[in-house]
Amino acid sequence: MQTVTESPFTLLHSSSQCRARCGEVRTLHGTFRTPVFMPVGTLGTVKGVTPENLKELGAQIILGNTYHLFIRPGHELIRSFGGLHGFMNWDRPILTDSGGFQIFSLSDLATITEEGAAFRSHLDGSKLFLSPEDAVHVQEALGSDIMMVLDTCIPYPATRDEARRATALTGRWARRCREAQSGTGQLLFGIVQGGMYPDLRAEAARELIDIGFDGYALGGLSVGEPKELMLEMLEASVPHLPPEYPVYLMGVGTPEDLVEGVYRGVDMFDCVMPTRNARNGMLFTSRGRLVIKNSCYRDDRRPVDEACNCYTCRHYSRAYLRHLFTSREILAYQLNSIHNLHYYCQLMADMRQAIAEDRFEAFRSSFYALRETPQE
Ligand code: PRF
Ligand code: ZN
Repeated sequence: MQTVTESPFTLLHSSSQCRARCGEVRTLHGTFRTPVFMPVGTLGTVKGVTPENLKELGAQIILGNTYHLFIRPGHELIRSFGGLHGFMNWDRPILTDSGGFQIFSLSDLATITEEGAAFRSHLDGSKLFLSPEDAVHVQEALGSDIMMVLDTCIPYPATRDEARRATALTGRWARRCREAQSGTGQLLFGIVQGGMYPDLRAEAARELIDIGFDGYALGGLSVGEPKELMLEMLEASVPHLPPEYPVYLMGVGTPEDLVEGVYRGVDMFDCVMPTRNARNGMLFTSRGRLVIKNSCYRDDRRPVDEACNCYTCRHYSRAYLRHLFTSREILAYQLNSIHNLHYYCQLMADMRQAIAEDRFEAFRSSFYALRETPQE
């Protein structure tokens, strides 16, 4: 049985030379434009920045994690505060990941059965269980605009047989997630697994399309495989997805990955990289990466990136940011995070504009050319 859904996605522009495209996705908390980057707010906060900061730096939608919020502080508490939006004071769209991936990567002793995932909390070791139905009900309590189906993660490398079994289970769980929805108006995305096997990915896509989702995600990528293999898997997956629906590449990636993903037809991305690297003093610039603790910045009066107009770059020098970072001042984390998130959001805005003007190929070339010019 197929669920007939009207796509929340409107396609606005497509590149005449590649799969890059520009569009918008309608949700309960408004519309966002794609391609989009979603800052990661695992615990109901994008680490180091306020919702006000996020709006100023141009974030249109953020990501939250079912796994973490289910364990602490609990979805019923969050429901009682008006969902995640009310609890954290963010009124724009939120996408929540289902917990599938985090159960494998963070919890102890995860055991998967047909029924669901049994695991132990990474906080106190207590025994927990999440079925596909639970994953949807928890995300309904969180009130996210986009919910993700519960999936099983396929490690890299995996044998064809392991990948086939995990992908089939993900398909059955996806159907159960679709059937568990209570008509809240929240969107639900399916997740294409399949490991590094193109035919399994094509088959997974067909199954999900048959169930019918509001969008389709590519899971199980950027899990340790070589970069070329990830790009190959993108090329083996995206053409099997219906072009009328949004495509989301989960947990990816570097600025280069975003450009290559958009080139291959991806509309949505999320990654901890801009915020995590900011807290480690690694800053993204149009000319490449900058390690702020390096002594060469000791008396450097320039902003992090001359081409950036974020709050941090408009007001502070590299020398001051280096001082804050080497002194382990809290403000270092905030200012670095604002800059890196702005860099990611601006990169997406630049890509949207390039696609709208049908010059994405030229944009991609100059993106790489700028990185090759040495920084003085
Ligand atoms: N599944 C889910 N979340 C994810 C992934 C996945 O495969 C990945 C893999 N890059 C990141 N986040 N549910
Ligand atoms: Zn900046």
